[in-house]
Amino acid sequence: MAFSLGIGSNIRKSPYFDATVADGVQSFSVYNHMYLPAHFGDPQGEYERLLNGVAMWDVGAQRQVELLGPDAAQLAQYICARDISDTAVGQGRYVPICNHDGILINDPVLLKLSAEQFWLSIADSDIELWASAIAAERGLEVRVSEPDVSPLAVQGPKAAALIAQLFGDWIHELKYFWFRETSLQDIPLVLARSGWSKQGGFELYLRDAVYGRQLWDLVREAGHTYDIGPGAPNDVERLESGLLSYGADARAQTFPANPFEVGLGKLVDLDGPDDFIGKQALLKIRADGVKRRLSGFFVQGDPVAGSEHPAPILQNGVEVGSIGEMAYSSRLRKNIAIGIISNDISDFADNLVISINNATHAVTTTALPFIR
Ligand code: THG
Repeated sequence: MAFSLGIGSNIRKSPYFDATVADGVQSFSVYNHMYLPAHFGDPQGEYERLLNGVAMWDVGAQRQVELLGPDAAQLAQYICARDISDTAVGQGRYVPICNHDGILINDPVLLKLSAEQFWLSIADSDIELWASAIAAERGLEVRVSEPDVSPLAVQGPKAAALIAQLFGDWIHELKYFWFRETSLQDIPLVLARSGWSKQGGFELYLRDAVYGRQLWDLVREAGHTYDIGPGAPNDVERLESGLLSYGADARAQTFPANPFEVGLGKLVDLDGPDDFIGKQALLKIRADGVKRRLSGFFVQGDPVAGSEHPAPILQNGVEVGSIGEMAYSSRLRKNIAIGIISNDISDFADNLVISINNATHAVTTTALPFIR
């Protein structure tokens, strides 16, 4: 490219920033107004490490929104389109957040630290503004703020062995999305079994940014025996596994979708007693019938490098959907993509095309995930 991207002090650095630079980060994107490492110069090696060994990555940009106070649970339930009433202290939940029109505006992981303390570990949109405005407008007794908390992901089939070596064998008992408040050589942490890959792993929520470099180096050194290496949220693996990427697959302001249209319908509880933002709209959407669905796609042709999204999907010149993100999967030896398509188009329909960089590619729909 003939230009560089100038980024100023309005983009925040994560506490792991210096460590990732020292480890040779080659590319950043911007997520939640923060630098997010994209790769370290060896995308295929980083992908293989995630699939076969263990990778670590800086997800400080998965920023936390803390709800603290007597009405924290009430606020959490009112903004989440999922019944969270039976969530235990120490349990995490994947929760869709909708606006009043039933449009998805974020899909965070909710962590219940106590009856009066919750974190929303957010995807790429400004939920602190949203939650604090709602709390104030409703006169709730809850403080909404961003705590000094920065997740570090450790993912891959060897992640559990490494995390057990660092924290002890109790980590094997942690169930998916559950967490424990703990420490590592006096570095305060929340350790969770979670992460944005289907290869298994953990997230270390660092609770004091001062220790960013130290925590990175501790994990890096302990991981030597497992051939750990730095990586990033891996788009190829997430496409194969069918994980949702809010911002790539849907975004309220630019390509809005409701939770039913992005595969999160099973998480939305419309029949319970609790009111939540978007419930009335979602009831109507359900009654009227959902018109689109999240789908996988194979994109014919040579390996694609990706494209600006969303890319419209055409059938006989008529737009019937759009692809959010695509990549070449070396495991499937195909270009794969995730997008949203009209329910008028049947599964395995094959007379569809997209246009990338002025070239037309045939696409076929396929069920998600690509790889289980
Ligand atoms: N971890 C943490 N925070 C995050 C993410 C994360 N914030 C941003 C982003 N990722 C939020 N989005 C997701 C999307 C999918 C999942 C987690 C967070 C996920 N989904 C599983 C699936 O779809 O198969 C499990 C869903 C379920 O069982 O409910 O893990 O990764 N801290």
